[in-house]
Amino acid sequence: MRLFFDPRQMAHAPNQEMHNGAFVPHAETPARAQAMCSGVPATETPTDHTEAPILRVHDAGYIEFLKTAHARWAAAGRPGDVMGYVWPVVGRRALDLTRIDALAGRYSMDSSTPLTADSWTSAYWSTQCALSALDAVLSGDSAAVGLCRPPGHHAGTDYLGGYCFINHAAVAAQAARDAGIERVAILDIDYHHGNGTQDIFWDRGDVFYASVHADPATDFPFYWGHADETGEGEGAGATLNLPLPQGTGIEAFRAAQATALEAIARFDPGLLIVSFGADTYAGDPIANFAIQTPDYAVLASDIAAGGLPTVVLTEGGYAVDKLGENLASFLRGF
Ligand code: OKP
Ligand code: ZN
Repeated sequence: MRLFFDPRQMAHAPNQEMHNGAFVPHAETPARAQAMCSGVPATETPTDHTEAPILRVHDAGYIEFLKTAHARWAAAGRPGDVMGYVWPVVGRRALDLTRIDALAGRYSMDSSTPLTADSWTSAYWSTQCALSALDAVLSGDSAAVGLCRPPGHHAGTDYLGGYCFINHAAVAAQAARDAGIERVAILDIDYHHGNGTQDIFWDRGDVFYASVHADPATDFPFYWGHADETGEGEGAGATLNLPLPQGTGIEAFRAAQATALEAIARFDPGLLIVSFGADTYAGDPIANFAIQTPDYAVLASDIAAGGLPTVVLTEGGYAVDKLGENLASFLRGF
């Protein structure tokens, strides 16, 4: 299995984030990338696919914001990393915004996601890993892996959040569509619901989104991921949410994943993209499921049994000292 990673993904190193009402050290560290690389065989540097595939999914104004926000923030005399502090309430107008402080709210959904001078570069190369893994599968490999860091599944068309800036799974899914794959399925097994991915494909029938995650009644991102969210318009029925209670272990998780895989099989996609988060691990410091290291091999072999060409992209996983082993277990199962 070919694996893609670029050292430029390490540059993004935010100082602190807002977590449960207090500033704490940022959980999504460059050390996570090192840990992932240590768990897998040699990686390849991704090919540069340019910004074009990113702009197929993300709003041009938002991408311009990602590239320039830190310089504008610094020029305005703001200290540290860019972080929104005024948000447009749903339904309110956000017109003619010029102050960077206003834009920081307009283009974000939380204060977990500080933007540094290097965030764009690291997110950009993270996306290139996803696109290079897609290339490998489009040219005949049964599976390939993008070691994406920073992660992507919380980023929407025009917003960052949940440590995510560019939605790598969505960009890869759209690129697969543009390459002629008629139907693409995304299976999201990160602890957190992938609100960005859901939003991006909400009203589309050509990309199926299935997610197994912690119940938004108790967990981030709170406003997405309930079982009754199933898509709209042409996308009606093409979103499947399987929320699970805190404490969930392998048995219930595996059963929910089987439900997702059955729905994906019925959708009959030409490609599967897996948003893999190792934050379902029992020892994760910011999450509350009870998956053990060997369980990841079981989950992966259940996915592989479906026989779909598969692009695996990494999302969360914050037990850094176990992240390499958990990823290795998952890939071994594949
Ligand atoms: C990113 B990914 C609530 C704070 C939550 C953001 C979590 C982002 C997770 N206590 N902070 O899905 O692993
Ligand atoms: Zn997560």
